[in-house]
Amino acid sequence: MTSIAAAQEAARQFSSTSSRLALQPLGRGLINDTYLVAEGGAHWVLQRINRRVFPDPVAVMANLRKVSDHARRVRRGCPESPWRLPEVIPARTGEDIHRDERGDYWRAISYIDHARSLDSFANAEQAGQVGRALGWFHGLVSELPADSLHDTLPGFHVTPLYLAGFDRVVDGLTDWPATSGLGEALAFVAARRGEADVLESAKAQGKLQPRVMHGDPKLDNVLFDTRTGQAVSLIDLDTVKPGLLHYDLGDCFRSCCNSAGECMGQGSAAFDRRVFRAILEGYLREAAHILTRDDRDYLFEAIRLLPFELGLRFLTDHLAGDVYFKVDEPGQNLSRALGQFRLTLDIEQQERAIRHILNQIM
Ligand code: GN1
Ligand code: MG
Repeated sequence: MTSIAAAQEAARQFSSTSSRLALQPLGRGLINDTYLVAEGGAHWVLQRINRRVFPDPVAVMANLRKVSDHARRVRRGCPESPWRLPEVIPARTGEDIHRDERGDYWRAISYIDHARSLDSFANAEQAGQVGRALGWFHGLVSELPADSLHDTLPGFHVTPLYLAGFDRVVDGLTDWPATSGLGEALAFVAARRGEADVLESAKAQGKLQPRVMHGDPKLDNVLFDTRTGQAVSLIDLDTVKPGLLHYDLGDCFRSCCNSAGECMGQGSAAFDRRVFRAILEGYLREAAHILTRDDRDYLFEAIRLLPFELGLRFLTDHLAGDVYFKVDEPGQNLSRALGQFRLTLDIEQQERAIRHILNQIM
């Protein structure tokens, strides 16, 4: 069965009518397969969960159910709130997940109408809206104890574990790919290995506490209302699980402040401090009350670490044969890695100015 035929078949399991279902690929995620389903006049989203990445899709759905039910309860108490999260649509069996005969797992969630993501910012106001979206989300999930969610991706955003994984892949290599730029990437990692555990050791010392996090708050995952221009949702909730707020903040700045965009063109990767300031201000409007002194003290480390970590993950996957992140062509994961490393370097070079903004605003 082709993958679109499998998706059609899976979509049927979530459909509540006998209308024809029209599917089209949605978004540009690197892990799951996502489709927009048109059913009658309505739309919803169908996803195949990547089993290689998420070993326990049932636990992923349990987390998603918990967070989206919580958001619905909060919204009931505050109906005028603009913020929305995608809601789980159960299969016809009543389960939140459908397993097909090939063993693939599928789920359906609501589609947020009149909303779209941005490729880049037209102004600082939009960047501020991204900060507000992440701050709103952190405020919302701060009401759920971190251990009330499953750890669906052990080691996710734990940089020293990615480094250990990288070392394992390097040790096991018999043939080195002859890609240009590889030497530069390896040297970049070698020069920074000592700094990889900065957040994990702060966690081990009790300075940073695990909380519920989003896990992937990149620009693509923030939806803006097409009528008001305001951010209204943070989507892609697969990675919602226990973690550090710093993973989210670092990842959001990594994605949104990169003037090369998430497409990861390497040459122009640079950290835009105006965007950074606007996001941070927006974030604090919603979430200042949940940050401790130590949380604030480790922000710069997170801003520097997350692009390095993603670069390391891309590089490892390049060396391992592109088994984790989808690629359109060979060498793409190396080029993504180099893009993230250039961004990391630019952040290092702007450290004083970035810290100055943090001190001013915090
Ligand atoms: C992956 O699948 P997608 O695009 O939502 C990855 C993120 C990376 C991102 C880079 C579970 O997210 O951590 O930041 O690619 N998700 C997972 O674009 O590994
Ligand atoms: Mg994601």
